[in-house]
Amino acid sequence: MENFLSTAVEIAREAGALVAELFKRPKEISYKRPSDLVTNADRRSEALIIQRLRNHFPGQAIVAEEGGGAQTSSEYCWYVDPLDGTTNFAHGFAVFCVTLGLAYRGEVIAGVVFDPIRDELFTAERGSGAFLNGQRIRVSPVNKLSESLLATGFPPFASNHDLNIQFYFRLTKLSHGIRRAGSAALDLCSVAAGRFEGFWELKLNPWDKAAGTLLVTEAGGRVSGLTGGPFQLLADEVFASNGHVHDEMCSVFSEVMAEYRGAKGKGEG
Ligand code: 2AM
Ligand code: CA
Repeated sequence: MENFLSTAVEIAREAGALVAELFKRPKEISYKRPSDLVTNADRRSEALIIQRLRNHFPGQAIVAEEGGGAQTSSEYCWYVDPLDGTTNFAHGFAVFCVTLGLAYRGEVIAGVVFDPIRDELFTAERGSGAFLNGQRIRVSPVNKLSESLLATGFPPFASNHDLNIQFYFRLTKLSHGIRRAGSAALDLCSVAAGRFEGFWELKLNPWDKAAGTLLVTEAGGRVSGLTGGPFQLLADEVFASNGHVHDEMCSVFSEVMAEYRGAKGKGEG
């Protein structure tokens, strides 16, 4: 695996320290679109990460949220979110992270998610397990939806909020509840660490989920589409769980979707 992971860890720690420092200062917020925020921390963190990646791995492709990356002919591609949880960051709500995932021929082979506020460093390499601050982590053994704590997210401008609210409504009543903390990468790490039994989101970019989904599978969990089809890094939706409650949750998603579409078809939606 060369030194991909150790270099990614070094870079994520450096970028994490930068965003944690900027978190203490007045925020410089601008808008990509209404409700879609970006801060100077996103931009400065991304510039730092891209510079470091280019130094260490010249020629490898970089896809980064704020647009600073570049495609190349390389079979290696870094997916970079320099600040996942930007809305939280901008409001002073301390739930955000830096995340880098490395794909080889489209498959994620290494990932790091760093939460600088809690000093939690999540790492994984394909086939070698998932780790939190160097300690092996595993998904939770809970096997009933009724005993599960779940998480989801509602990114700005998704056209499917109404459907996700139906999932939220149904699953809230069937579980111990649903958290909506605002950082998809950290939510995925919470599944990997056994804190949440399941997490889903309908509209995510590859940089939000590259590292976190590898963490989940390396921790023994399962990642798929909402109704159990294969996980696709470049698709919008993701559903990750400890594996034990996966089928039960897929059934709920399928049922709710059928009812929602039926209601819309009758003009009630
Ligand atoms: P961000 O903080 O890096 O923007 C919240 O549910 C999750 O959705 C966060 O991980 C957030 O990442 C992501 N998100 C925010 N805006 C988005 C957008 N326009 N499209 C897709 N995902 C988005
Ligand atoms: Ca981001």
